[in-house]
Amino acid sequence: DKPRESGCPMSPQGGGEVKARSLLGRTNKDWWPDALPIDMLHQHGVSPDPMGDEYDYAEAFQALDYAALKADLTALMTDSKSWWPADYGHYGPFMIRMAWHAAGTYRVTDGRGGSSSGQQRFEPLNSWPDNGNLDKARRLLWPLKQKYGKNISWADLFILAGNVAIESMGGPVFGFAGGRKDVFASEGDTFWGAEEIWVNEGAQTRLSEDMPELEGPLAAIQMGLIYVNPEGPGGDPDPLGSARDMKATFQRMAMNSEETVALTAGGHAFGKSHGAKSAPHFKSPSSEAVHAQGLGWLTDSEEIGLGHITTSGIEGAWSNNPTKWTGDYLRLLFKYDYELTESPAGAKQWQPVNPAPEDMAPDARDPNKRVPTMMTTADMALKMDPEFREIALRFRDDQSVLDDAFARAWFKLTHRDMGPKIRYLGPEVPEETLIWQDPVPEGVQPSDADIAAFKDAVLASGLTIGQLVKTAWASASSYRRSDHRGGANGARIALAPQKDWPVNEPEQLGQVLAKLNELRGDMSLADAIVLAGSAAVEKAARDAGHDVAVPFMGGRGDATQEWTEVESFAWMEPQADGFRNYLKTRHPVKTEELLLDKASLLGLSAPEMTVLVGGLRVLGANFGDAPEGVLTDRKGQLTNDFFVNLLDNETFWDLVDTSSDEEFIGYDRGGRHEKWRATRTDLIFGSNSQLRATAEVYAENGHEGKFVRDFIRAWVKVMNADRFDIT
Ligand code: HEB
Repeated sequence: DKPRESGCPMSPQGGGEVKARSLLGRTNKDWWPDALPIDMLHQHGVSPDPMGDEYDYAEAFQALDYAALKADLTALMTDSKSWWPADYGHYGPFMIRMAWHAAGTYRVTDGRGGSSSGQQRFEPLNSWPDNGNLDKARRLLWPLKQKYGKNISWADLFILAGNVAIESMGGPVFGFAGGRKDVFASEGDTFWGAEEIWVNEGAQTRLSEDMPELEGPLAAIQMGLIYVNPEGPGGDPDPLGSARDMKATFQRMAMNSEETVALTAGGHAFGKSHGAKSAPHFKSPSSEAVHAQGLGWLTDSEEIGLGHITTSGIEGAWSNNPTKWTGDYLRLLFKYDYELTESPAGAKQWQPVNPAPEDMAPDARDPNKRVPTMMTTADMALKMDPEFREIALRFRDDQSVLDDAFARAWFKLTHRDMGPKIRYLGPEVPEETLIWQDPVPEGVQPSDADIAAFKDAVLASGLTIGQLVKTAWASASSYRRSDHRGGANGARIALAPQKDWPVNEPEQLGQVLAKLNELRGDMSLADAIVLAGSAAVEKAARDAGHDVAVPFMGGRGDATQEWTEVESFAWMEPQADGFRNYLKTRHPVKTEELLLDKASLLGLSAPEMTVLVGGLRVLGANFGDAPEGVLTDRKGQLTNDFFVNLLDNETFWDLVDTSSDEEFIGYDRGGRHEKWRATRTDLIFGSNSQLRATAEVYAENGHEGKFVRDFIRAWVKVMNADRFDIT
């Protein structure tokens, strides 16, 4: 089915030719080459976080006077400031747009984006054209951020401000959870696209007839957009094309059509678009002069006072009641015919034909003046696309159905990247468990006697070291720190879709799991998988002469198929796993970049990645037990042979054949006697200077024990990556 095909984080563009590109595409350095290179201060493990290690955000949030903050936020909504007056005297709509754009960068493909670390404060997001003027929304919040300080993160404040805005205009809210810890620098691990110009400069659209699928992990239609172009595909006012774009982009955020309609119809119940005049000379915050103090898109104050603001370029409100939660948006959409017009800024938009005076909107600055409402091409999609239309009419005809659908979809939108419910904080966490939270029942820590007995039984079961290690790795390494999904807890490796992923070698996996089920007694399968892998690592170390223990923390639970959202897990299928030397298909990025990406999602450092790859190879964890990278003649023992043999000057490497640069043979320097096989993912540890420096450490005499200890530490880190209950 569709998501599985495109679930690949770096998938080739559907149908079209595969264009080579780098892992991160266009980065901040490319966009703003003159930016102050603050990174230079954060070498050698120095952190840019001024809060330091002692700061525990969860603890600080628990001490927040939550009710007082909410009361202050409510008051802020109608406390209009002359430097950026509130439209209709209410900042609510503006705050909702800010929260939506903070959360709306999330994509289910790689779990990156989203609101969970406050990235809207930093490049590139703070300067994306689609985030125009949201710098002012964040500044309006600053006095409250300052007042509540360490007790509320920016990331939480963005979302809470959105919730309070909805509530203060009478809208339905499902709940709020805190727990989003701020970071203090731009996250450098997210591919936002490779285009070299922004949407407003004519960046190519990423969907068309020849390109039926969005590239790789991306969830927006053009560079610099959160989702779709409001004027229609590439600016073409085509509502059906816009519907196609909306479906594709919202699906990347794990939203179905019903949620998409609820969010759009609900969101555009509020506020207005800003397109008072054309604004070709705007500079984003990152390009502005130092005295602009981090604000961009500057308009002079007189114009601001008159309400002559340009943001998207589209002008007008959707509803006749733009600061109240009503059904007017859908009522007007279906009551009137809409005709194509242009805003004063020259944007294409739709306006109702012959609106009744009571269906006109108030002027943003003068409540006694009435102005026409409007719809964007994306709004028109809700009326013109047959599937959207059916849903929208259902919502129009029963407000309570829209209330519930909007509240739930908004909660999902704003909390989806927080991971399991156990990470939620605060007095407004909803009781109800939702399937997209990937719920796992609580487990119990097995007794020491049960642990010991199980380990003995597993090692005597006839299952190989490789099988046990591979199964534990397959289970735990499904974790990604981007949205805290996956991991060993829940044992979803035994459920669809994970049990059927080719990378997991379904047939063999089935046999291993059957055996573990037979031996585990009362222990959860999730614990049994990890414990079996750890027992195998211990044995492999022992056989190599190292008597070491692999720390085990039990207490995992087993999830059920019923509480597993198969479609949203399908996106998580690894298209490559360098740790298992697995590559499903060639990608537009180099295979070693896919290893780096996986390591990044696991939260590993370069030394951790290095020691894990070297260890997993000699333990026999390769996909299909392939020989590549198994640079040892004592497979199954935890030795540093991978590094020793990789760095051996007496070996030279060559392509297996010139048709591909993925596979290599290691020859004796003397003749052409084949010694080893390897992939790019193996050879990168000898080729890249930085990885080579780390590989050297593990190949050095006297570091055999260090190698084993470091491997075990990194192994345990991966096994416990999702244990929010113990960390
Ligand atoms: Fe929205 C606004 C588009 C979705 C909410 N938006 C807006 C605008 C535009 C848009 C263009 C204007 C801006 C300016 O200022 O100028 N959207 C759009 C699109 C989409 C959307 C295309 C996809 C389909 N929204 C949405 C959602 C939400 C929203 C989902 C939520 C939920 N918005 C919003 C608001 C606003 C807007 C609230 C208003 C703001 C103010 O008022 O300021």
